[in-house]
Amino acid sequence: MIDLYTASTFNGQRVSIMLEETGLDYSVHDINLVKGEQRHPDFLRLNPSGRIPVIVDHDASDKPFVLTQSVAILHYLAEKTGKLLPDSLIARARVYEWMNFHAIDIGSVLFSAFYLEKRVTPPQPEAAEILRKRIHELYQHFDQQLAHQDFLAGSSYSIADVTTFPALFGQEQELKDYQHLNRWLQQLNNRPAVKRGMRVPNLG
Ligand SMILES: N[C@@H](CCC(=O)N[C@@H](CS)C(=O)NCC(=O)O)C(=O)O
Repeated sequence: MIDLYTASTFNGQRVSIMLEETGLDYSVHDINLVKGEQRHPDFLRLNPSGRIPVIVDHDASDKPFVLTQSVAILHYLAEKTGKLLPDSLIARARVYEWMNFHAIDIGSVLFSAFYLEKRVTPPQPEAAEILRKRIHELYQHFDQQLAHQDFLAGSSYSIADVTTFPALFGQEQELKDYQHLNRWLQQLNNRPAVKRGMRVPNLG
């Protein structure tokens, strides 16, 4: 059994989608980030950096095995189950390429733009606009990739898709000009496991 400590953010939803896709038995612990539950001593014992998501795998060889960082968790769950990761070295490398592309290049810029627009005083709209332009260049690149293949890393659904989906889903307005990216978003959103994973931790 796996304990998942999470919240309704794209880093958390990546992991809940992956857990749903693998069919592993897991139980959810909703960490209220607004109330600061991520800084409670019990949570800091699991992740001293005070961030979700965290998993605790009670069935690992080194048990209980605590793991943080959403992308590392996706790798771990894919290797543990043999799901959403291709067999060949070359195909796997392609998955890592697109996974990191989103998690590092797009994810960090999205985060910075959000902070500049919504979290700093006074807001820095000009700096945020520069980042937004960069984000759109990267979306364009994803759109071109999806013009000639079903999924980000090729013909098979993989952890590269799971990494990327939660951050882009729900941004139809922002993404309306990216035809192939939109097709891919709808395709993933039709997967029952993705729908269930996106509702964690608010299943009600
Ligand atoms: N690179 C980390 C990022 C984790 C992260 O930033 N989590 C945020 C929510 S999306 C968090 O827990 N923030 C709480 C805080 O900053 O106090 C991952 O992919 O897991």
